[in-house]
Amino acid sequence: MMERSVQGIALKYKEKIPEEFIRSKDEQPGITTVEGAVLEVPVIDLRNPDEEKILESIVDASQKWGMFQVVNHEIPSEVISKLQQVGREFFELPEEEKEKEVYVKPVEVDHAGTLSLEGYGTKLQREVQGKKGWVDHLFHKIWPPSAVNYHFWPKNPSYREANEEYAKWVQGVGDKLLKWLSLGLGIEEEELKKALGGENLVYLTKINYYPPCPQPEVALGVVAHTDMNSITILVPNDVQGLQAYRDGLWYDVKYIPNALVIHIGDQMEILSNGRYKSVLHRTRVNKDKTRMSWPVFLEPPADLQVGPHPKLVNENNPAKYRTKKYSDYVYCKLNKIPQ
Ligand SMILES: O=C(O)CCC(=O)C(=O)O
Repeated sequence: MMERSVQGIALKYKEKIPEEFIRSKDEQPGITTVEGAVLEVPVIDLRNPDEEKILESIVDASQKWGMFQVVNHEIPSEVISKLQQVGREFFELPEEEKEKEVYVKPVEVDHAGTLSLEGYGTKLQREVQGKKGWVDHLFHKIWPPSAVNYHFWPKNPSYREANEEYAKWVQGVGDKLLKWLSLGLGIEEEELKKALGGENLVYLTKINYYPPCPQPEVALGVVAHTDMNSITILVPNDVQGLQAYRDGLWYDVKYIPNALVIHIGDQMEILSNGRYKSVLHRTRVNKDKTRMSWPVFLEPPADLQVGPHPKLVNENNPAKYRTKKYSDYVYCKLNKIPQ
């Protein structure tokens, strides 16, 4: 049988991985990583009583790094453990069961915008030279209720319960971050959320499942990319793997227990007219352990026009980005067409 998932391939290829997973030399993490240097992206304590300090740190990190980690974010650790447990249980099901439970999305992305990203699968972006990432994934929306389609969710009732609970909490973090990011631009605290669709702002969740890889130094999990959405709130498991690009070099991002990793994405860079930077990142895989991560992408509704925020643009500071429908942005990004 042809393996449809990387998980299946990992079970079969115990020493050498198939050619399509071997990256070119300029991408191989074994060659391109600054070894021994773990990137200390800013860690921000959201329970700091000095809110000015939180604001300052978030703005600084978003301008210089496009990435930071937050601790004391108020999401109870049981809610996160449950989210991780049900996700793990889904990926541990036999392949046929997984495919029975969740719609398997087609490999190519069409012009239907973000909708077509939902489902269980292996490959998202068209990759140069037909290379593949050592990762399987599941995508589905968790908020708002009008955007949720349970067709794409595993059917286990505990899966739904855990994700609906997490959806409530993650919105609290999302709202706070958008508030601080707005204030940091000198605009009213609700402006960024409004510009991203307000109560229609979509929370799209993903589970990345990176099986152990016999040749981790030549493969990549998720290839280098910036997130196309506004901000990403990510829960990793305890296997190190995230890398960020800084000053022309790739660094491991330190795993911090109970922290959430925040990425500034393209729509935030655009809305801020370039003040905040979307971060280039990728993941490496582990020889012995399964890595997993649970990013939630906060994205505008597909037909919303997004461009530099009108309050940040004037004669002296003209728009640096085009305003366009989010679904058009996604289509161009996934098909590698210039924006
Ligand atoms: O697994 C990670 O830490 C990062 C995942 C990621 O960048 C993505 O899914 O877009």
